[in-house]
Amino acid sequence: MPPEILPPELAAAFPAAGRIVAAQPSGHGHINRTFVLTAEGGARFVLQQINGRVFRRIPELMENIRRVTTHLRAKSPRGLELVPARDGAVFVRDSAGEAWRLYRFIAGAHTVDQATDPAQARETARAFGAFQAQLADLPGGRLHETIPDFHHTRRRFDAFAAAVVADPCNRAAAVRAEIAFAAAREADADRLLGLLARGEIRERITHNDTKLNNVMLDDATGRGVAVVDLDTVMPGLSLYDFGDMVRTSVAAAAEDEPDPARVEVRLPFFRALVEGYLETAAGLLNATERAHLAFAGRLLAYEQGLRFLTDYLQGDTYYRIHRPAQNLDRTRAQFALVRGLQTQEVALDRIVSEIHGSP
Ligand code: GN1
Ligand code: MG
Repeated sequence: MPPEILPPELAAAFPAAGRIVAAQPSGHGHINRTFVLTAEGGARFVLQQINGRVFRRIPELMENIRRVTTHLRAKSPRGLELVPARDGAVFVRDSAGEAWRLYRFIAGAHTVDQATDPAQARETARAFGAFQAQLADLPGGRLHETIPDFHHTRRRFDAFAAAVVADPCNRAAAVRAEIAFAAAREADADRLLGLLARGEIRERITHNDTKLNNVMLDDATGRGVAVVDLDTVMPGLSLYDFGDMVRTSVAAAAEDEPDPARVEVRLPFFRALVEGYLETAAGLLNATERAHLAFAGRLLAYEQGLRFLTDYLQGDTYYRIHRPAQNLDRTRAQFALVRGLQTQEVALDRIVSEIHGSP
């Protein structure tokens, strides 16, 4: 099946959407496939195929999303809303066994892949902070872990080390410098896990994929209006969410920028993230969490670099690629960001204390 063609049976799988007259591929995700559907009468919807190789437990994942969207929509009405399939199911399987779900289209809002103005970073952080705060009282017990150990940096490091040893595509020899860079920072992998184990920070419901483009911004006001891409909403650390925002908002270059020299740390964007995040999430965070906001950015860039490098060594089986060495470019860009964040550590910590006062 060519990736951009919608299986015809899908158009009829969600009767509540009415008769579908158009389907357009959409989005830039590395994992799922997304289409915008238009029904007779003009109503629009977002149809997604959930990648079953990455997400092994789709019923549990969709139960999380049903609970989370129901809870959030009671607090902010522009959030994501699932459209039921036949018999009220939250997703359907096509004849090939692939899982699909449908959301109502959020009109009058857009996403940005790269921040061009600190206001975009501020709004994104405000929205993710509000998301965590609004989910703090989610009823019904602990959410399912849709991908176990998703941000467990120790396990991510171990998977990377195993890929170096196995080297199934004979790529390790050509990436010695990147392997050495990763190995030299191994100790960082245990830092937040240590704080968690000692009870100094705690688990919460987090988004776990807080890329800039996972917040929709209002077309007219630029305000963050909805958090999207809820597949990895599960128990996690606030610092993972904040760190992933730093990773995707602070660098002045694309995630797969081939020239690492262009990956520069933009302090005003970091400041905007801290301001936005503390505006909505300050009440959740303890002093240890506040003291690690800058470190979290470096850690998440490091973790993401490890994941890209692991995938490159394993032959590009996880992240969708559009050119041969894209996962290597992605690795190098992440590691350049790690280096930049490390160089700026004092300045970043100073920004946090200026905004919040010393922890
Ligand atoms: C994947 O599919 P997408 O682009 O939203 C990945 C994230 C990575 C991100 C890197 C389930 O997210 O963890 O940070 O790529 N999602 C999963 O761009 O692995
Ligand atoms: Mg995602």
